[in-house]
Amino acid sequence: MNRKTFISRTAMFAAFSTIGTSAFAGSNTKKKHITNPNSSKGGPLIISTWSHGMPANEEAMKTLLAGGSLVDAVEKGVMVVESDKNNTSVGLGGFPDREGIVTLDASIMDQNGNAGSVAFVQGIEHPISLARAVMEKTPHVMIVGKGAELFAKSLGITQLPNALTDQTKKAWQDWLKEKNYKPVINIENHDTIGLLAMDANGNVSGCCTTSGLAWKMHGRVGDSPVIGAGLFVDSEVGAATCTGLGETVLRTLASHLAVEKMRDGATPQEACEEAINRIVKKHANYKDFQVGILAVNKLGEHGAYGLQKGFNYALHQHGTNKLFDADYFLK
Ligand code: SD4
Repeated sequence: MNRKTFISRTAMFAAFSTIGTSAFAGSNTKKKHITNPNSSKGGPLIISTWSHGMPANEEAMKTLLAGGSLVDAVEKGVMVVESDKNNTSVGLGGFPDREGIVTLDASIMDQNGNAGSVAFVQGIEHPISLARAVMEKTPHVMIVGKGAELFAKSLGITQLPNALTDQTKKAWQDWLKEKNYKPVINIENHDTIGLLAMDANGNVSGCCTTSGLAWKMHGRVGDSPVIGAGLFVDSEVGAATCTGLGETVLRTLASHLAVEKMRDGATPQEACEEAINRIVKKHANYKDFQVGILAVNKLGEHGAYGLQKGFNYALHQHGTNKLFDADYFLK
């Protein structure tokens, strides 16, 4: 891409991201005690974003029921999706950035409030395991780029060649013809996985892993590895995770917002709706992008809400694993 094209794309991106005040004043925020029709009490429970959450939930629940910890469960669950080369938005099979390079972001939080994350890492099959190692083996919360890759090496994790798959190579080459940067609503049908787990005692943990937005600028980091944005867990209250256009989630710290709403008495469904309402209120262009959010409280009740139609989630509770369509704002 020549410099002129690059600058024009960057300007387009800036215009796309303009913060504004929408006409929407947050009418849903006035509703009280809305519950999700699919929600019921009781653990253990695993909930995760999009249909790829189904196999992830299976693995997470299996791990938990076999005596694994909550952190083991969430990590093992999303590793299934990270290893799926056909998944174009998580792991090394993900769509690359504008330069044709896949860069990965991930975060994890345990039931004691510990957190770890990595961002902008290349060639790591399981960024979630690296995020867990940051949490458990370092005094830090977040390590990025080369430093994270060096840390992986020190742990004996092999850095793989960062080659595109046939599918993502073709998609990138097609994209290069137009170089039109605009996130596609519900490209997230195969999007970021955020996964939350609660045990039978009401302890919660969670994690989030992604290759981020397709065709992002090289070096761009989204919400997924930022604690409070793409993921927030407080075992005193519950947990939340987001998917969708990360910049809007970063501006509003939507997962943290949802957990704090639950702390103040909101149901998980209300907490999710409040978070989406905040994103709507702060973004004049809210009709142009998608965000989905999931939340659980200590009772095992859950909430799910999308900005647009099309956000779905997998819920494993009371012995069954099922996919549900989330309610959404833009009717
Ligand atoms: C990001 N939230 O990097 C992630 C990826 C995603 O739609 O969910 N994209 O912004």
